[in-house]
Amino acid sequence: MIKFKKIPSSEITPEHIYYDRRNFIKNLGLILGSTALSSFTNKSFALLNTLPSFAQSKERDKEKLSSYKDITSYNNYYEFGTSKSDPQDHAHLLKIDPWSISIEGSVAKPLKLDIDELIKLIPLEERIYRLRCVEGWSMVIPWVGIPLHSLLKKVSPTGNAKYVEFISLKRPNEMIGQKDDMLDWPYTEGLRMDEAMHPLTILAVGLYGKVLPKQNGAPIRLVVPWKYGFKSIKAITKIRLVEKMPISTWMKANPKEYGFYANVNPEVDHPRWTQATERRIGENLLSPRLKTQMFNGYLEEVAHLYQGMDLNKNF
Ligand SMILES: Nc1nc2c(c(=O)[nH]1)N[C@H]1C(S)=C(S)[C@@H](COP(=O)(O)O)O[C@H]1N2
Ligand SMILES: [Mo]
Repeated sequence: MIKFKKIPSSEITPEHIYYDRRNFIKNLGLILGSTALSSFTNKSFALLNTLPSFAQSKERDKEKLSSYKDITSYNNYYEFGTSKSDPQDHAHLLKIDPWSISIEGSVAKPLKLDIDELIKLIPLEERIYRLRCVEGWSMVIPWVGIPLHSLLKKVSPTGNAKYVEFISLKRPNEMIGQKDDMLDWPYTEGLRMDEAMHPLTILAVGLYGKVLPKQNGAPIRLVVPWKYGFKSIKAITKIRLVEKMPISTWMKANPKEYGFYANVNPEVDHPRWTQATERRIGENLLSPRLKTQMFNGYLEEVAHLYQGMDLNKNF
């Protein structure tokens, strides 16, 4: 089963070495994950077999990776509090073993799996994606995960499956931010079926070649790189295929500010601030803000999903 030890800093691969190792491995056509930590890491990462993966050949993918430290200490995870350091400070309280994820609803073959079963079922891949938070900051993160479409195909969606709803955990004794009802717990999110089936959409179980830290959504979280970070729901327990558009937590909390689509779009501002630029976490505070790109730089891959839609209305 999954053992989550605290990672001693001596075991964390420095970013430049990680990069070199990755390229080395890529060139040899081998698999990633030799300096692993836990049985889960060893087991799962022996299955990581497709480097370089889907989106990794373009200019945008040569961006510098954010540091492991920034990725794991500057987080949004309101179940543990609203400040950026709360998840790092409090997520250790969450028990993630055992953990199962069920896929149900409008499907012919519902599934309930633990994480080990899931990664035996579908080979892991690495994906380096930009994460753009709606608040105006961004990072570049090397995820390890599975394409969501591979999992959805296993359950045979029926004709009524038009949307996918994701449901996180509600356990206020461990998720101490849930003692506050600032959001309607559990955190939920949703995608249209074609967005969920898009090859860029993944379920992540690791980052930097290691098992996912709790503050980043262990044991399993969604990553949809062309959408604002809040769509990337953490600690998923249930995936439900449904006919009607699900109302996500943030839509419910503030429908004027957070829509269903939440596509990164520099031309549609948040009602209270611009979305035209972003601050890359880890860069010097004096360095200029970066220009935010349409669909977070994934325009070529996803523009067809929104053809003919008014993105000012469908924000
Ligand atoms: N369950 C849950 N998932 C969540 C959130 C949250 O508060 N709860 N915050 C979201 C937001 S706003 C962002 S920007 C990303 C941040 O992911 P990271 O901390 O791994 O960078 O997680 C998203 N997923
Ligand atoms: Mo966010």
